[in-house]
Amino acid sequence: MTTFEPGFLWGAATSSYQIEGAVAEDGRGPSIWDTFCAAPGKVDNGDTGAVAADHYHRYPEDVAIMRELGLGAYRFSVAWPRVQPLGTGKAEQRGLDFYRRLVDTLLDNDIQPWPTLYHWDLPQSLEDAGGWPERDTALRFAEYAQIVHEALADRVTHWTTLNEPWCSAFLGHATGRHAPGRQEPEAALRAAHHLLLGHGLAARAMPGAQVGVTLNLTHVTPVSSARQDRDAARRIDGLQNRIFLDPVLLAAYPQDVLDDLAHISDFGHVQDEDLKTIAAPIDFLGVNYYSPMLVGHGTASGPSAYVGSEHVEHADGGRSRTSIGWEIDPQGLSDLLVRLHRDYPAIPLYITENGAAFDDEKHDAGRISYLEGHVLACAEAVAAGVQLKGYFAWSLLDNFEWSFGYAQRFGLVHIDYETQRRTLKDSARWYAGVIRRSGL
Ligand code: IFM
Repeated sequence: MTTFEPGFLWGAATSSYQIEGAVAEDGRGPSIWDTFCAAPGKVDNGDTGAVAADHYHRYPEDVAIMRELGLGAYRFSVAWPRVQPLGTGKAEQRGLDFYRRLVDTLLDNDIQPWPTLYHWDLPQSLEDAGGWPERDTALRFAEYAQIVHEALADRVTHWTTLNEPWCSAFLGHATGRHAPGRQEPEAALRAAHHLLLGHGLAARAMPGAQVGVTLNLTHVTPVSSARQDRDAARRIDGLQNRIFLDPVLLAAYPQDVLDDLAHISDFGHVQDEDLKTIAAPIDFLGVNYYSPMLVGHGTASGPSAYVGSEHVEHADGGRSRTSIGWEIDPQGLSDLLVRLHRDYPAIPLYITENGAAFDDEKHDAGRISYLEGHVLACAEAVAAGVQLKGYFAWSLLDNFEWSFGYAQRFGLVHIDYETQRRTLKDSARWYAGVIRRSGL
């Protein structure tokens, strides 16, 4: 039997655009994802988040499910366009009231609310003004963070600024696979910096809060020990992991990453004091881990999320894959956690997302095995001395999986999108047992 310390936090996560629906209700303004979904060919099957899992109306039922599972915490995101429909100016009280109702319902059920302030749904008006590549968006984000914090600070202790800025910056501005769908490598680097700056400014705008940021990190290994393959792994580790970790935790961009990117940007957009702001003290780091990466020297073709990685190719590690095509490797998670503890020892860690897409509807043995392997990997990391404080499964509910639409199901709870009926999958019952025993 593997058990975790008392106090280890067990939760599940979702995000606003992926589950809420109600995109035109209570004054919500349009977001970049509404616009992106409306453009033909951007999302599989023409799916949109307009209705999603209808959580905006069904949150009491969803919180009842969380209670049945015994969740200690629920990680959700606040939709910026519900709170500031145009991304700036006066708050929309009806939007704030929704999150207050949700938070109160969670607290009434002894579930800690863990809001994330930005999970990709930028108000469209801010995109029209230039979006994350513009510095002003970071200032607007801090203003928005302050509004939400003031509204909920009496009820919420743990705040996450951003979810996966890598995706916002690079999928949104380099490959164009995510909203706003741009393919401008230099703008992607400016977006990454302004997301980081927004994080630092927001952390400062929330006095007294326990603040963290969630990064999607991975364990990168080279296909061989040849010098060029090792260099490819260094590059991808730089562009996926260290480009965010180092500014936040060490107050500097890694020099090798700046060198790799010198032909794309001179980083002239970084102003004096920015790195000091970005490295504002934080209380925890959220780690989202799904899959490892195996890379070697090669010639990439087409727009890459790894801006500046022209000499890198991704290889097949020969492991089994989830239905979205991601290789399954729990060892990659324990290796990643041990590495984070080695390189950034002071910061407490939470797994803020980990989970798997599988087609099997309700009897989801594949998902159970995935989660079991990764929870064991967490236990291994803790035994190795890593300060890991909690684990959030992705996701509580089946939901809108971005450019894959509804075809990929990550939920512990099945959603019938015709009827909005919720049904616990086998993995949900299994996870409830893990929470009860605080272990396996
Ligand atoms: O669904 C996403 C989530 O929004 C961010 N992290 C990865 C998940 C699975 O792709």
